[in-house]
Amino acid sequence: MATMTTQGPVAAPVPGTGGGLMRRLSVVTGVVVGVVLAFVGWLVSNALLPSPQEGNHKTDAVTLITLICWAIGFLVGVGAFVGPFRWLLGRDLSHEDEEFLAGKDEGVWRYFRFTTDHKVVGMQYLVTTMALFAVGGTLAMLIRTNLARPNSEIVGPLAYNELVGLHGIIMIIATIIMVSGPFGNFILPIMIGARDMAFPRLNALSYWLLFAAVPVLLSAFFLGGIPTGWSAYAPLSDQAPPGMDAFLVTIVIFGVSTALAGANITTTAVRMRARGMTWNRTPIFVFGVVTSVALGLIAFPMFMVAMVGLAMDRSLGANFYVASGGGNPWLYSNLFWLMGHPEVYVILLPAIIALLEITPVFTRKPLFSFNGAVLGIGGIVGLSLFVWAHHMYMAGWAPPLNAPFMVTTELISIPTGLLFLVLLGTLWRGPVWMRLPVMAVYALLWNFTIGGITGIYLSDVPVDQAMHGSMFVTAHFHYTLMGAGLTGALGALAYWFPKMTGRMLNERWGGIGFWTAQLGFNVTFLGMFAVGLAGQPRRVSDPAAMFATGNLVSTIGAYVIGIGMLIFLYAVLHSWRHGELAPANPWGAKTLEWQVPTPVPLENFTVLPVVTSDFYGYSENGSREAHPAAEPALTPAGVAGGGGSGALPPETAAPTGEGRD
Ligand code: HEM
Ligand SMILES: [Cu+2]
Repeated sequence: MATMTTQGPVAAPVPGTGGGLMRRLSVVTGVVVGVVLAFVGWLVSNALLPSPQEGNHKTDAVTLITLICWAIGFLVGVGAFVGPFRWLLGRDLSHEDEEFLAGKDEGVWRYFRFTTDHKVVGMQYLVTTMALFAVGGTLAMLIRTNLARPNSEIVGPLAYNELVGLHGIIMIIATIIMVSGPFGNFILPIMIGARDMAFPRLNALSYWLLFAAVPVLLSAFFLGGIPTGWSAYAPLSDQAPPGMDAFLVTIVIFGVSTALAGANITTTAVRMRARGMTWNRTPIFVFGVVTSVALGLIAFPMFMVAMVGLAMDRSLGANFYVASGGGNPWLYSNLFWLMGHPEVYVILLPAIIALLEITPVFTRKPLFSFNGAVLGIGGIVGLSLFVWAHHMYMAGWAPPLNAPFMVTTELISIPTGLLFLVLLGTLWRGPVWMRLPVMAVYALLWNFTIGGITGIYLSDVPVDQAMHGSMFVTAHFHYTLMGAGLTGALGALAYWFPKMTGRMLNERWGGIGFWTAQLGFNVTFLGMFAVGLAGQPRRVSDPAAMFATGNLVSTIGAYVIGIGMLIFLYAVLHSWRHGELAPANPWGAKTLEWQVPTPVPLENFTVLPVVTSDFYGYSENGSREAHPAAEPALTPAGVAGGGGSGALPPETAAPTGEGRD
């Protein structure tokens, strides 16, 4: 379509010349090649593998091969291997090819390609996260609907457990990526004054791996589901239907994806910070994301290894976890929880720390003890690796270790409390500029207090003896993962929305949706605490009639969450298209991502910034700085927010393009 440009008579921007074959590749070719290769894999493995001698090993092997073929085919088709292949042939990508890869002048198609620009990858993660929450949330509504009344039998016991398991894993994946994916990719490189990630192609690969994993996971619906719940405990998972194969392939692909993302983000933050950005001048959000992904780098391979063992048990007749063959199910539980507990902090750290980043902006005060926050983060990361067996108190694996694990678990409340104190100290005596992003802080403080304190109870061995496997546990971890984690992520979305979309989020509808969901959330899970305390077990489709009232309350709450989230979603989607245009720095914040224009240009900075102070100097002269709302007008990028940011352009301008890798 012809549009007027300032470049003269030429109707549309001249497309670059690079790209070659890559111009023809996109998610469409990815799906086509993936499906074809999966079909070939299915045909060949069916024909060549010996027919099953005992059990259904063949079905599992065929399923595994088919799904792996899909993933490889998809990556080939989307163009993930063009770069390495060209390199092998000795015809490395040209500068024009790299520009094409970065999405230059490609319009909306860059979101559907193997695009390396970190901002594109961030948006891809954002949309994917929202889609995952939509599916996982729908499953949650089904679960709650089934539990609304005794004997409702909307779904049977087996289908119920499949719902619970898929809801669990979809939500876990969504919460793992919900902050580090969208904001770790879009915002973090700009925040540290870099032009892109350290390894842009690996960045695109980590996203498209995740994308390839999603249909694999959803295929579990049609392969008998995961009736074991998302924890896939052996030996139950050894006996589960082929849905379990889909589950384990998902975990392995997702594990590779997070490993690439983790290595990439860590390298970027360690090596590519702007000149002058020493660690104590690095925005706290960077600490949150980096420690989270670095912790994931340690934790997730445990899960991958556990899943490879499971795959071998299921398809090759190995006996990692099968006691009758000399294996040991405790091996599985240990590997699972060596991942599982650190993973809680992989989810929570970036979400909470995003709010630590936001609070100073809305109180116009420095962070209350930056060093305290860093210490808290460090303490959590360190301790989180030594608490896993609190999930195994009742397993009988190592009773003498119960007490030490109880101690480490209770110790972790100290660094967590430190983060709490920093948040509270920053809010202390306001006045707080009450905008949507900072409201998430209040919601988080309330929810996380409940989630944290019930966690201390559960870490206590005698209490856990009674509460283990009950809805009390379910309510506890929803208070942490959803009440703290998702709440923090929503705050982050409200905060960075103007930079990412160029438009302001409608705070009226956003706020109504947010608080409705918070209210519903507390009703749902307080109800669940009640039935849990009274003894209702988790993963049971038809709980006894004595729990009816609590369950009804919980289900009503769940519908309120659903309504709230739909309103919030409406605010997001509507603002994205029609919202008020955002100035470059609507909050008057000092970090670097707000000092570049919106929309952020390719490669972010024409001149790389030099940092001369930290980014929280809001009230250096003793007097509190005014909120930007109180100022007459916002100046565009560069000087908004009064007192200036901690970054100055260097006296000698670096030549454009320098620093690009
Ligand atoms: C960020 C949001 C959420 C996360 C991370 C999350 C995570 C999980 C996980 C890991 C499980 C355990 C699955 C298993 O036992 O295998 C679970 C179960 C469950 N979730 Fe969620 N969930 C979220 C949101 C919700 C919402 C909004 C609701 C209610 C509307 C909900 C209701 C339930 C219920 C009822 C169960 C299972 C109860 C049972 O064991 O029978 N969840 N969730
Ligand atoms: Cu734990």
